[in-house]
Amino acid sequence: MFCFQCEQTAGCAGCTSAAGVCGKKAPTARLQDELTGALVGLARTVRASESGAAAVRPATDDLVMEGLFATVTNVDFDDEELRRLIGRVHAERARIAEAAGTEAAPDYELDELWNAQEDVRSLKSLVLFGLRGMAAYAYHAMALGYRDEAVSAFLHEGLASLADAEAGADVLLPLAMKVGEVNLACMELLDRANTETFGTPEPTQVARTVEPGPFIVVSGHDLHDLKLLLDQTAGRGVNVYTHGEMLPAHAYPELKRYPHLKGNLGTAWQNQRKEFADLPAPVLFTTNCLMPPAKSYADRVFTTGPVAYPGAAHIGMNEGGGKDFGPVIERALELGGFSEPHAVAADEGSEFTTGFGHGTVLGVADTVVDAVKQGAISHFFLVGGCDGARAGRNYFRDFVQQTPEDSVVLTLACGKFRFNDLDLGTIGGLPRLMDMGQCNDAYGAIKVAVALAETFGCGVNDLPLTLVLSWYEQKAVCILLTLLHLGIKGIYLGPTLPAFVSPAVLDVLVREFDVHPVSTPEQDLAAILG
Ligand code: FSO
Ligand code: SF4
Repeated sequence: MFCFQCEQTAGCAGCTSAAGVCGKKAPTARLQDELTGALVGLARTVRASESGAAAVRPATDDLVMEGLFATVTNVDFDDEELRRLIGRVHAERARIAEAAGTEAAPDYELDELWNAQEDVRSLKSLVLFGLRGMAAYAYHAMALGYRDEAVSAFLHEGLASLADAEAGADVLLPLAMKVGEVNLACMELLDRANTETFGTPEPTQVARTVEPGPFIVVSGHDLHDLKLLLDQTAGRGVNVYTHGEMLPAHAYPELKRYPHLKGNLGTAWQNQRKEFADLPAPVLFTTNCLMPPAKSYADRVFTTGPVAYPGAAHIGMNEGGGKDFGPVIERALELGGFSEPHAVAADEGSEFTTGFGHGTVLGVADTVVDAVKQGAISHFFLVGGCDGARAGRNYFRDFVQQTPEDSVVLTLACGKFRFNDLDLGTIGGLPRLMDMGQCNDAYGAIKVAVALAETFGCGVNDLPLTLVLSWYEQKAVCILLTLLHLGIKGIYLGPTLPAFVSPAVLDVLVREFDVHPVSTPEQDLAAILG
């Protein structure tokens, strides 16, 4: 196998043995390559048969989102499910070719990409991984009934370009930036889908103690799945607790009104094997990051949407487009939950605060602007992104702890669990540490930065704002490309640089975008504030 798409890749170079560091086995990796190659074939067929494809577009688009999402790190470990997806992609390709009276384009061989000239491989990887991340966001929006034709069309366009053997850096670098541009529209779409469906997030305290009685833990990013689960558990005597990236769900008015959405259990994804080991409750994974379940809880794991693991019960979509979470609820009742209040994390009794989305932050923009003008706020940091298992990730906690007292720290995504237990106090009546939401809510951070720049009559790069980002998987890749597309300079990136960034591509990132690999919190803070 060959896979180097995530931050924990073996030796910071590539997973090449019988299994990847994430637990993905070689045959699964090969099937994911095959699925990607089939999606490229489908995309080229769509490109060659534009008029015929128009009639079948939404179904094709949804399948492409689903297929790409299945290849994101820690999503689909199930060979059977991957084979089914490949079959569906082939059938869709044949359907389109037939409707348009054209030839179906063949599958693309991913080995061509992995063995391409170093910089071509690097840039095509950036494009492919960015598309995978973007497809995940498009999928969440689609689940709520929101689609953007330009976003869907670009998924095809980008995939089709991977088979272009002649494309060099002159084509591929702008294409990677285009991924960033389209991903901005995609995150905007998801933001609209989330806020129009569930309301504007509001600052919310989230309990971290599990109450006695049956409960379900829900992980991942899909708010639509959470809403369905809350509806189906209502009145059943089963409470619901979030884990990892689902924490910000507590801030949405239409979700927090469910009295049995009780709190948050545990922390970020890489701690799941420890945090789920002894729970008298089932765990529902709506998206990444799923780790191969340990024996102690494998029979309590349920997956849904694009997530799949061999042997784990999967809740699929029924005929009417709904989902029946009955088996998860039955399991929760069977297991019964704790008999006493229980805290999974060490800092028992404390709460998390979330819900500082762009709606809330911009709602107090005047206060923020005044605080800057009066010198009460000297600097803004956005410290966010994905968490992961590497020891170097303590950097982010140390960094936040050392930020000056007159600075504000915005955060988002699961990387926040490195430090969201810290009490950094307040500044001008606002908390110094504000959780803006999930990784896709990077859109909100961008909105806030642009609005601040407008108020101060300067560019985003002229603001006293520094982005310190942790990355792990492919959603972080598309977000990084969006930030670069917007011309945002001076980003600090860690804990290590992507293995798929070649020295020449890194040179471009450093020269044109002033991207810094993180060093030590002391050194980086001195450089930023100096
Ligand atoms: Fe984290 Fe996983 Fe949200 Fe990622 S749970 S690592 S960037 O999937 O998507 O932040
Ligand atoms: Fe390795 Fe990451 Fe690929 Fe898993 S997703 S095989 S850990 S590079």
